[in-house]
Amino acid sequence: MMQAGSTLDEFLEQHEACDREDLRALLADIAVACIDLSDLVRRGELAGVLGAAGQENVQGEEQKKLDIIANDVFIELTQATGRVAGLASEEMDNHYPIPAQHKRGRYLLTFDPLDGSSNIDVNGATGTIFSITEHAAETAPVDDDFLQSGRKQVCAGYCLYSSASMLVITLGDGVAGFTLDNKRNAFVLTHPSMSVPSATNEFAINAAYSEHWQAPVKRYISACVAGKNGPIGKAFNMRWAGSMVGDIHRILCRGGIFMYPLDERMIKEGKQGKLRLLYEANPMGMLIEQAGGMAHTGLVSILDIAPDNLHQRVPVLMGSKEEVQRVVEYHANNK
Ligand code: AHM
Ligand code: MG
Repeated sequence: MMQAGSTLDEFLEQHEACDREDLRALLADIAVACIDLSDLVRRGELAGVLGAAGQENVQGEEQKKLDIIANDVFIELTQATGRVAGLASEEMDNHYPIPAQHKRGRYLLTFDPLDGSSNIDVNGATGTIFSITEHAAETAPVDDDFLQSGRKQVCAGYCLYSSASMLVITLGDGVAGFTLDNKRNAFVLTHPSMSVPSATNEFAINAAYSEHWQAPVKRYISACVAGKNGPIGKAFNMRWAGSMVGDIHRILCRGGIFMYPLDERMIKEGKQGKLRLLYEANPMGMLIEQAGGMAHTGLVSILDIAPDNLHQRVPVLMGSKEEVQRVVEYHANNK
């Protein structure tokens, strides 16, 4: 394990799981994009980045200015490097092909440019989530090439924009966290081995939707709030950051369970969840599993899902093993 204090570049140079020059370079490009975004987020109104963009994305969600700016920053900093074969994001209807004048690389970069959009205007925690897979063919990728299961990710990570900005990554052999040192403009290793404790007494769910929850989730949250005298036999605490990056970061620091389940309202609308498999659930699922936690829909392991479309949504339960396992059992008993 590397010593705290190394820069991201030094870490990648010495990291066995990152022996490819083009992967190291792509991660360095991503880091630069995250530093640019961190700067814009910090300057907020001063940078003119707050507020709505006045248009919707392919999923019918209102886009914020920063959603679009963040998407553009990622495209600008990666498309001409010869390291990516194509990009896909929550904010684009289809994948973004690398323009013909640029060389294509071997990686597919899939990302949620600005997670927690509703927090932008209130100076709350936001983030960027990314996933890297390989494109084996010489030909330019099509949308279907991005539909790879989470197990095929070669790297996943996020950058949290909060009181400090932190880049957290996995290359398939554990999870490392880097804090942005604004004085050096570099990410510095501060959390060499992040791990999720298997036991927890903290849950994260948007409880405003409880009337729509299905029976297993209702039963589980009732058991949590029943505290010491309830069926789980311990008192719980609740947190909800409004940003998956904020919630998952807390869980990687001190444990917990994060839930964005399927509910009856979504079923009526023909949706299979809120969070997106390729941009949110898969990368966060890889990080959580690599830190010793568990990532599930209630019925299947998130990383085992074979995606069927770019913007596919899935129910998400992830975090400390004991609690995720408990909710999965409640689903198996279906009550
Ligand atoms: P976004 O990517 O459009 O910001 O949406 C995803 C976010 C997650 O970060 C967060 O956990 C969730 O949506 C919050 O949803 P809600 O407003 O329903 O609580
Ligand atoms: Mg998101």
